[in-house]
Amino acid sequence: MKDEILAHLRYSLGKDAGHASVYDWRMALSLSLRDRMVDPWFRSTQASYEKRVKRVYYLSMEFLIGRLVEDIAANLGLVDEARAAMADLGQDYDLLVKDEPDAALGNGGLGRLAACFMDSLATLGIPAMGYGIRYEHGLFEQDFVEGKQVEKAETWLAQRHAWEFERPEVSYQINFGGHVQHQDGKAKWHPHETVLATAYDTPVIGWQGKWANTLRLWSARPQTEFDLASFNRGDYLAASRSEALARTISRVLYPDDTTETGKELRLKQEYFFTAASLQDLLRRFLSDHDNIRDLPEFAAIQLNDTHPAIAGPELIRILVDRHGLGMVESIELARRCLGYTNHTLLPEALERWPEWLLGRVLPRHLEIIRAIEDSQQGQHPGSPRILDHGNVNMGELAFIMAHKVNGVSALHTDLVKSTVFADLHRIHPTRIVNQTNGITPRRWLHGCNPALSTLITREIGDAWPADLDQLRGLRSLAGDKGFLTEFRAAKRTNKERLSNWVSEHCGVAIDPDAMFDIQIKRIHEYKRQHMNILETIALWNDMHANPTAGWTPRVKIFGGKAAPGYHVAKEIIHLINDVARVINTDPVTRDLLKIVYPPNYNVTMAEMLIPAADLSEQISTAGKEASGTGNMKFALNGALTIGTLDGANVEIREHVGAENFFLFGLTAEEVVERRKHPGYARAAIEQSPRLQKVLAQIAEGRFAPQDPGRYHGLVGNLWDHDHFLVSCDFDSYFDTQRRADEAFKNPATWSAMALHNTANVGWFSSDRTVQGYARDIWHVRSALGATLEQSA
Ligand code: T68
Repeated sequence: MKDEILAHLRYSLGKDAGHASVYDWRMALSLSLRDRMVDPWFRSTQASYEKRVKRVYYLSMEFLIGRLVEDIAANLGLVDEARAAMADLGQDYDLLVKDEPDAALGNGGLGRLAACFMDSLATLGIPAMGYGIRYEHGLFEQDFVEGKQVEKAETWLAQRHAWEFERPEVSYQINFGGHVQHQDGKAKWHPHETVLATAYDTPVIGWQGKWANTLRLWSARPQTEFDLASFNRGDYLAASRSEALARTISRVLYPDDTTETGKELRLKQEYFFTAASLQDLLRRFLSDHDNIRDLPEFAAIQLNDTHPAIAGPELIRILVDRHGLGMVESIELARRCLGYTNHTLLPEALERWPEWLLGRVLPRHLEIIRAIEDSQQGQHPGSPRILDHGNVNMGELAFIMAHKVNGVSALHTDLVKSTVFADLHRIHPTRIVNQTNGITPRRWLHGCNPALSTLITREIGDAWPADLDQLRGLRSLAGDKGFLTEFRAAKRTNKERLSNWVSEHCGVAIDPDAMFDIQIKRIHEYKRQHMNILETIALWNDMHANPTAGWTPRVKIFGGKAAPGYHVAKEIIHLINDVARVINTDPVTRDLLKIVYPPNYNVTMAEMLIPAADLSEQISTAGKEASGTGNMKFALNGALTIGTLDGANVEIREHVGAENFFLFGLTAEEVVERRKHPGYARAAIEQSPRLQKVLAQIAEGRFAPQDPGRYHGLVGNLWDHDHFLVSCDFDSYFDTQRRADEAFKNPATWSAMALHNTANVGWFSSDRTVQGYARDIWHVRSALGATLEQSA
């Protein structure tokens, strides 16, 4: 490996060892690791071709990948070798690892789920391709200026991305606008604008390097590089105008994890990558099949949310306009290929495009959507409409065009059936299925928590990363004092690592013996970070009044970004930072309570925070969080959850046992019931002196003396509206936190409870989730043969 690294340094980077920077060394190491993926990658591709197997195509606007060096080295079993090689070369391997920027091509859970699925698909040996966009700028970088979020463009591609292969020869034309001509029963689309989609491939290697798939990301470029005539006239701006327009399409990831921006550019991005992906998979299919009608036997196309929902009409367009099939047959054929995953019930997050806009950007597709609508109404009169009040409902379109629609947790799927898609569910009672989310144990335990994974491997062997149910073997150790001490020591190691990092990066000293209580996720009212900070203030009040009452010391850790246009979420960030400043400087409670909110939460930060957590905050208003996946990562790493009966919390609690989970709050049904009574917030606040006091402190400017009116809006909203029922759940949340305090005082029982979490959440491996999709939706098998089939 040392020689390979040196060769890359010299011949790929043009540097000699004496002049190489950290970046050069990291690149050389990454390129050598990439080399090691190529043979298994070719073998896998070859095997799928020869066996003519069915492939999965996972279409997602987002892949939230994070760093790759360690992930790939671990999957190839090369971590020790790489570390030793770098040491021999006088380089610090850990420093190189930290030099890699996060590939942040996603907003949150939806994008990270896609990344976990890619890891599981490769590990399971399921022939698959991920399709997405190669954004030049990933999710914005967050900074705090005087406690307020400011956004800065992210620039991961300012450096070379070591893992990808550019494929200039894999390029497709993507058309927009113009008009449709109908002649002799045939439609011809005359587009107004054309851009090229060029492929960039990253191999995705599975555990132990047995199989590799491809993540193919599309980059937009102009059809003609630039206009030489304008250039020669000296009009440089005009010369590159078309280039700038084309490149805009893959320029930025939309920083939006719930609501749609309604921007034409977003619609163009969606069509751009969907159309490129379909052309690509059809080219592959037609290269060794004659009959387009066989497509559903060889291609399972999964739509990650409605973002690629235009795939339905696009596939039909190709079948009708290019292959001459009839409309009705094409609709049926397309449906047999397509599956749709729903990730949200929030009405503001359901995609709807104005009909005029969709018709202007994609005129032929609007005609096809009308045909889909007619066919659906013909077969099922009164069916919910795709075209409705001048809008195109992408949820209805995706549902009608998919043979299976899935929710992402048991509760969420029930709610999908009974709320957003209730009428469609009545018409198509077998279409909706559940696939509870999962996480890859390779990154989210083996990679991020060496202290705990070493201990686990010592006890139950090293097969668990590819068969997470084996963690069950730890159950019997919950009564083993010696083991629990070691389990606690692993947590302690991670907490020390985090304490050092926090002291260095946030300038706050925290005590590794305190309870580390962590809430990390996008900032949203339904996730209720504000309830957490209100509870923190209430706790501080009590501690301050009676500092010697035997408190459990706590460190409250927050992490997360707000969508730049989401005003209330930004106020919540500001409030947390204001409260942190006041509490962290209170001499009375200095050894009892600290608040830490490091800016720019991302995958890499999660990998450090989660292993160090004692308590995981999963406190969304019941019925609002579709699943959550952070909740699974925390439980796997031995944190206890304080949470509501929402999303996958429900199933996590069933697996770890009610006695090992701090439950509080209204149920989803109770939430619906409570909302029917106007004035519920005021009534709840009036019954809670503790909450009243906290709200009064905030409203009086206790945490922003120089701007006392700063939070009047936020507090007023809690009194008068409180759509997410912070007021109603507050007291039960506070009381449950105190139960957690009590439990934490006894390290032996706490670690036994924590161990019951780790030992019982093997089911939440994304390997299990992906096997569920393979069985119920895609009807595909592993190409790795009998061994894997058995373990499935
Ligand atoms: C999340 N959704 C769900 N959306 O909120 C979470 N949205 O409960 C679930 O666990 C996760 O998906 C995986 O199923 C998102 O992350 C987005 O990021 C998003 C992005 C653009 C537009 C809308």
